[in-house]
Amino acid sequence: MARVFIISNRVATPQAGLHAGGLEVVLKATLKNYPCVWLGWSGEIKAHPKTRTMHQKGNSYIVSDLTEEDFDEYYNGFANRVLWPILHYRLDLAEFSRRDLSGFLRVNEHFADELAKVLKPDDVVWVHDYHLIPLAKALRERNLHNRIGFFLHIPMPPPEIITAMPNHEHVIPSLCHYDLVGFQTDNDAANFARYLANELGMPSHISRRLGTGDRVMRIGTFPVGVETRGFARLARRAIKAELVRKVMNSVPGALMIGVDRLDYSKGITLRLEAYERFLAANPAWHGKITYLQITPKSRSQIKEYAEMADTVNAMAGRINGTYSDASWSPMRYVNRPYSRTALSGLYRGARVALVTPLRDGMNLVAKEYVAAQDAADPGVLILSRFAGAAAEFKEGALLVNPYDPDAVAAAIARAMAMPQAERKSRHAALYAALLRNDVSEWGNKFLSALMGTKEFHLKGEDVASRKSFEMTSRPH
Ligand code: GDG
Repeated sequence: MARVFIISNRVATPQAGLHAGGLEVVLKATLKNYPCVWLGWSGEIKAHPKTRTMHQKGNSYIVSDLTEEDFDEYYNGFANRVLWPILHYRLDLAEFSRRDLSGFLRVNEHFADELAKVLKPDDVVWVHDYHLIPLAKALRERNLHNRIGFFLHIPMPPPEIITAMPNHEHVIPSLCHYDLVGFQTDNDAANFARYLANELGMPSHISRRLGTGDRVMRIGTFPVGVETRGFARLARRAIKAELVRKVMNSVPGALMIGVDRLDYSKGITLRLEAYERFLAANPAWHGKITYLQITPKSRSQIKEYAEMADTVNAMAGRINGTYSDASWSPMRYVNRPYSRTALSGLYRGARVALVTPLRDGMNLVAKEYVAAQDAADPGVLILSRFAGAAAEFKEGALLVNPYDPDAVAAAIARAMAMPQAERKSRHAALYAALLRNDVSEWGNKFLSALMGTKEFHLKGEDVASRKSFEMTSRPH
């Protein structure tokens, strides 16, 4: 039986797990339906790195340590100081160094070596995210002709931005070594196709099949979703959980929620500015709204992230200093993570969600908030037009330009005053969009497209379906 190799920077091993809501959640159905081998970084930095294998529930996990140098150059360096800002349209924040690029390529070569030791010819490889863009090229150079797909979780900007990245020609074109390259939205896919047209002279229309020599690479759009019904169930139960009840009981009036990793792409500082303007313009709401911003720290070793943590702290302090009275504070800013259950209950209790990234591949918080609502009395989603989720949520969300704090402030006022009938009809449209694209089908859709077949070999299927799998698989 063909195995699915999932390759990502971090691996949700059975022992450690990952921060809930990350890749582990979107890959849950894939891990259940297919025999999988998940390979990536162990999360540990060692002077003498080792690779370990674990097994659980029919799946295997292979994790490799990194050296300090690898971590600095590959992860903190090229991935998070060059690719992350540039793919989020932030050329101003990119810090390129040749040393980081060579470390980035070296770690990709290392993962390719580890894979080459265990890969069998009919295994399918599914690579995730920007850290591993060059992996297929490294595998092809090792003479591996497996089906290899890539999914980019973050945005793909227009070629005018990508080409400003030094040495982009050594990184981005290596995506052509995949059989299938998947994006969150049509806009991302179109940007990539335009890069290929401008830089490599490939056909400019998005035929979704672009030939490179004897290999056909296909481009597709596979928007990530949430487990809609499961998350709704979790939220229904969680609203009664002690922590959630405590929060709800301690809030005078309505709760407004924001949940984001502490990252400049999430637009948190401009969002706080918008809230400040809302408070200045709407004294009638003082004492009747509490904004809870949950922001677990991330990537604190990178300068911009540490600076941003200070700025957000100062802004939250200023807002509370200006507007609080003895019985009310307009906002609560917390840096610690909460359990997925607690989050789902808080979403359900919140009258408004503020999701205003400056740029975001998809944004699952927006989707989780919608899934968690009580359909009989739902809250309102204020969503940045620059989140991938906006493509599916045009109808139903209050779409805003996150760079315009006055417009976001006006949207908060509108959401707070919105009559129940309008909230219900907007929520119905949003929930229907979620159901149309549930994450339980996401892995299936990608893998079927990668195999070029409608059906793909599921765990426990019989020999007949295996035969059809072999026959429909394309010769290399
Ligand atoms: C990348 C792309 C794309 C957050 N705080 C806590 C917590 N979370 C969970 C949320 C959500 C997840 O983390 C964040 O997902 P996002 O989609 O919002 O953002 P990124 O982390 O930047 O993810 C993004 C995604 O990949 C998937 O393709 O949508 O565009 O940037 O699930 O709930 N979870 C828990 N406690 C917290 O405090 N348990």
